[in-house]
Amino acid sequence: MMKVKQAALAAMFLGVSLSAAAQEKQPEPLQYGAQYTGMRSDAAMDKWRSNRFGQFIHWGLYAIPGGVWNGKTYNYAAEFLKSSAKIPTATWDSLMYQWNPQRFNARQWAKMAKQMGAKYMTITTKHHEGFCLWPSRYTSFHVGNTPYKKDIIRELVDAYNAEGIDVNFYYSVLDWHHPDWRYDIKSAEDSVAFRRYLNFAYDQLKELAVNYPTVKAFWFDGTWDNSVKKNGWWTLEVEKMLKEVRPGAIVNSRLRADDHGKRHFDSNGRLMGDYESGYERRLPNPVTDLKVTKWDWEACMTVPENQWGYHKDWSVSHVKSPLELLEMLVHTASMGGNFLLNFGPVGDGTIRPEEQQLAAAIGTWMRQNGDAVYGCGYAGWEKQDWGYYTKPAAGGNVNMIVFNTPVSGLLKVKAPGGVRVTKASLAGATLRVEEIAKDLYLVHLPQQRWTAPQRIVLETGGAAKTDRYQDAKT
Ligand code: FHN
Repeated sequence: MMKVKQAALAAMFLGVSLSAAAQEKQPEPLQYGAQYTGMRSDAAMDKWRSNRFGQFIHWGLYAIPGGVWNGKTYNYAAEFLKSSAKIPTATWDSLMYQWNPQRFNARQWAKMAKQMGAKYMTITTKHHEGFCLWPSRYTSFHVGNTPYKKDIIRELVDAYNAEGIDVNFYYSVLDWHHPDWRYDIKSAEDSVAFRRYLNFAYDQLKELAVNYPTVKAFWFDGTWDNSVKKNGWWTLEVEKMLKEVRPGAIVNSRLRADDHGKRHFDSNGRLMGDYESGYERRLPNPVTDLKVTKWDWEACMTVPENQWGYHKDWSVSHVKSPLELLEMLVHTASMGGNFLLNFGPVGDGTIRPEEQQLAAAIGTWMRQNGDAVYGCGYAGWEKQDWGYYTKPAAGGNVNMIVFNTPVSGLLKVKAPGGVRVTKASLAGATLRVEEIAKDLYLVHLPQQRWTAPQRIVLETGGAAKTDRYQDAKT
């Protein structure tokens, strides 16, 4: 009797789960959706992933006025001054005749980036204003037609590559200069004009890929308008073309829109492009957003609240300190992401002293502790209040990077089941590790206060079979 009941129950359960499976949403066939699922595992992507720390550079005509127009300071992002101060396009565009950064020294910039510990650099080849830092054959609005004349992109690529730093190209699809740019397609005329614009942008991107063969990745921006969302086919064409011209090229998720204008993730929830680039001036929560550890991603960050291009006045918002930014970098690496820290050079080609000091301070820490960041990712250990864990992707010891030292001097470590902490060391000195419950340890610190984040290396082994700890019966 018992057996009959069990069989009936099993049949009922099976029936329910089968019909649930039948109802489960089948992926919709998409023409312009994700091109693959899962993470890329080729050498180019492995390198991108292991870089972890990059320098973002926003440089364009907006660096000349630096947020000030006719004696008035506009506090909104400096690269948006044209729109904040309602400057007519012709007036703005004529700034190109003042573009003559006589103090620009690409080698100095590259050396500073190297000292900071950046492994890659992403430069605005063209921002929303439409001005090109390379002599493009598809427009006259470029650096070759300025008093400076020289190809800034070439100078930067050569100088950064000479320092062993990868160079990536930022490209804004949104273009305030080009007459055929449209925010939406509302008429046949819009459609024809925008098609011309898409051809222009496609040609420029191909030009960049062909002329600068060491470029590693393309960082798209300004793709959120309806005009682009209605042309998902173009975003896929561009991705394919870039990868054809430069095998191994990496493309961020901002480029892409699918058949329904869905961006970043397609209508089936699959990431488009090679990594997610939606984290701007924010980071995922290290406890609740662990889903991001399943795909590649990058966060980009400003030093003041929202300034990408050079702004003369940094007094109106909080300016992040090197320690805050270092914590963001480590936080990002601990969740398997890359951190892209922005710099906005001055119109004369120099880098403001605040940014130079910041780069030097970050570099000091990175020189000693960089191997807990480069090539490292999510360790899979439960986050604790003292800071972040990282683990080398190639395997090896788990790092604890301590930003908050408790007054007790005791750091709680909850090991994943089956893992036993056998040793903890700080700067080569062994720390006392005390097992206090099943999978739970205290690492004893030699002191409670530091002025820089401390890195502790944990050695582990298989769990010893023990009945020392019993779960409470309540
Ligand atoms: O509007 C731009 C902004 O100026 C800057 O380039 C950032 C960098 O991610 N992207 C845009 C806003 O998302």
